[in-house]
Amino acid sequence: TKFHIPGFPRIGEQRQLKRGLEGYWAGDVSQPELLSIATRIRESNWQRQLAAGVDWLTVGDFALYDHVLNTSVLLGHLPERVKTTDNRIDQMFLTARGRAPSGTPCHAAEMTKWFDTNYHYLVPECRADDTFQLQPEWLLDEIRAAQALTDQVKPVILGPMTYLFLAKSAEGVDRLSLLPRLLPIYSELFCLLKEQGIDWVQLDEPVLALDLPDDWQQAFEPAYHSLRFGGLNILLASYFGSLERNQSVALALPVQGLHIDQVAGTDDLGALVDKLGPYKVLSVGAISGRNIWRTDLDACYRLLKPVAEQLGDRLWVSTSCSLLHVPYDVDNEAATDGRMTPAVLPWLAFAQQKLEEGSLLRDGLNTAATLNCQAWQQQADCITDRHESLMVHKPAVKLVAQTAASQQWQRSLPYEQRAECQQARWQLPLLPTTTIGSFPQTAEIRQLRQRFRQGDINPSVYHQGLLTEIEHCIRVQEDIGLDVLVHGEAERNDMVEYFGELLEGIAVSSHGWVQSYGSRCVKPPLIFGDIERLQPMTVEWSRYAASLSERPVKGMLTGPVTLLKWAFVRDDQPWSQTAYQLAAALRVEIAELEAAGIGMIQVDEPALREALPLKQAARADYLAWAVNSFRYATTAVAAETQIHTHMCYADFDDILPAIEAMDADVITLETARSASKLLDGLASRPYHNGIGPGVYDIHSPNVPDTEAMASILRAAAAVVPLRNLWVNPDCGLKTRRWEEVKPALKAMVQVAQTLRAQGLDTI
Ligand code: THG
Ligand code: ZN
Repeated sequence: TKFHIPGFPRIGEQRQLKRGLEGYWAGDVSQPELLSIATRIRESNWQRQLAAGVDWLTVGDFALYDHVLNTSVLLGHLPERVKTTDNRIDQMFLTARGRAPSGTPCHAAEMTKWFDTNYHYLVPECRADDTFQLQPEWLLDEIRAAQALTDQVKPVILGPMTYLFLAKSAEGVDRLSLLPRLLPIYSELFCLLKEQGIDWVQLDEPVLALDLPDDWQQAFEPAYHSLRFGGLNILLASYFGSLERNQSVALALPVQGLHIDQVAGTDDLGALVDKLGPYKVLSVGAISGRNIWRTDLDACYRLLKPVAEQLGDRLWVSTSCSLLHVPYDVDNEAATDGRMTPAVLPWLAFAQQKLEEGSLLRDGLNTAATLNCQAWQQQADCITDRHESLMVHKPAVKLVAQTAASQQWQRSLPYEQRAECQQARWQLPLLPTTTIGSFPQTAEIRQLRQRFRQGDINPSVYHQGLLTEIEHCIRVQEDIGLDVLVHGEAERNDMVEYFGELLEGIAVSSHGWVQSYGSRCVKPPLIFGDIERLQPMTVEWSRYAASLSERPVKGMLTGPVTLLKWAFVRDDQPWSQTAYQLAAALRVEIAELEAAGIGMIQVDEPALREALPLKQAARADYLAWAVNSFRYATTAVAAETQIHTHMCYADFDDILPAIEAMDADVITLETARSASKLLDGLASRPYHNGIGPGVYDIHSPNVPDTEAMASILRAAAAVVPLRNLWVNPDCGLKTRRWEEVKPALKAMVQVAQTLRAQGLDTI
């Protein structure tokens, strides 16, 4: 039995890549300096793997911005519009961000979520006349650098089917029609890799974990048969789910090995081994690449021992997927000034610990004596300790969640009657204007928080500083003339981490950064146990903000599904139980906000769509508990209390019925990048509650165009009753600057006022 990993984090243990990238974009770091930061991160990643005793060193998993974008570079398939510079790296940044130190600004390529993860990739763009041209230098350079350390180097490359499947095509182009031009490029690359002394290549085809359309499923076999591998061994890697319907496709391909995700997936290993044939390698991803709990090695051993006996060295153990999705090293949390709950530490495995686990598991499968060694025993003790901990198991909390799950939650009155009560209370004008909730997180706010964390200022100075920010935010909104205000969320580092800090049963880390896109990272909290709310979380900020203005101020919370999906979640109970526990905490928070006089409360669920299971068969069940847990959180309020929600990303078609079933009084949606798509969806499936399709894209620093905003509203008015239509940007304003936000919102309010004044029948 052997051990390898499909990929390693690349942001750097101290987020060196983030600093390097942002410095380079700002002109403070030269390109050679940036590249040397990248080199150091790769070498440190390799040293960790070698020290842990991997049987292959994984290479090609590093990316300056994104690994799908790297593949576009490798295949010579960047958009034409970025060719205003000869610098390959700036072409890449132009594609990703629309700006780079050299070259002409252009529009950035679309970014979207990598399968069901919180990582975003850059969507390749396909046109009918596209050509490809191998640009292998960067990959060959990395391989040569790794070969200086070991001759067991295994490059990882995104496979041709997944590359095309994840791409988008201009009108009417069948992406599969590009295969005949794409495949020879891969063959050419394989030939070079063989010349470079490579034996094994990991070819990632995670689309094998999806319900593939028939034409894509059928295209796999001929495509792979037309590839020329030049004597290379190919490990075909699928992850993020079971192979299921695609198993026979995967087994029929002319490759030498197959990697499967045995954490997200449940393929029958015995049956798979029987069909594997006499030569192929099976790589079993038994250690989670997505979650951070220590692996139950005894359970892995029981699962894999029979396979190891049959396959010997043809069994490889592995993490389920690339470790991109977990932080670097638990040891960074051990420092005494850290924020991590100490009792949780022994239960955790980040990337470094997963390397050690994989190595130990391999040794256990190879040598019986390993099972008696101290490391193996310690691992088993950690598993038992977590399993039995009273910090994890609180019967009263479990009971509340189970009871909540057994009922269908509803508001006491239907929407139309609630809307009348709410309008009588608020007297809002037609086309009321509002924002999504967050206002700029300025350098001053971040500095204030940092000084508080380091103990340089005391809690009351921090508190006072935040109140001052809130007051400023309210005054600016009044000045702009918005109808419904927010407090601006200065107190929140992140809409998920903030609640993770305040709820029992959730730990937060000091250094547990995970790349979200490019240089941007998140620090997911860790939901380790049954959840309790021992204190109000937002009431004081909202009450203060509301006291400052005559206008309504929305309370602002993150919904149960998003809290769960953007955290590391428990693996010892169904997600639905965790969601109902979170919802129970939110339900109490909402009741206290209402009692404090907050009459509009927004509960954001931007991750509702992202958490949708990849497999169709699992979706109905997910949507049922996702929607019901949201309703459990939000339905205890009076009819005249207005519940808002917000969702990001425009691909809502497959969840429109669920959005309707959430029964929020008002939903604001990200649309600006494809308003027409959302409005088409609403035309074919009318939405009856309040709705605010984003009228401008907050990702752009420019003042939005008045006519563009008006035209979105006119189009919306054709499919939504006018009295239900709200006017708002398409997402939170946290990442923007005040100088950008003020003129943008003024322009937006102006549009709403003009449309009201001109007589609404004119729109
Ligand atoms: N929070 C969490 N997950 C998310 C988002 C979020 N996933 C989807 C989407 N939003 C991702 N977008 C971003 C946008 C900005 C940042 C991260 C993800 C960001 N991060 C800071 C950085 O990397 O500099 C870190 C901020 C901090 O200091 O806490 O700006 O909003 N959970
Ligand atoms: Zn959003």
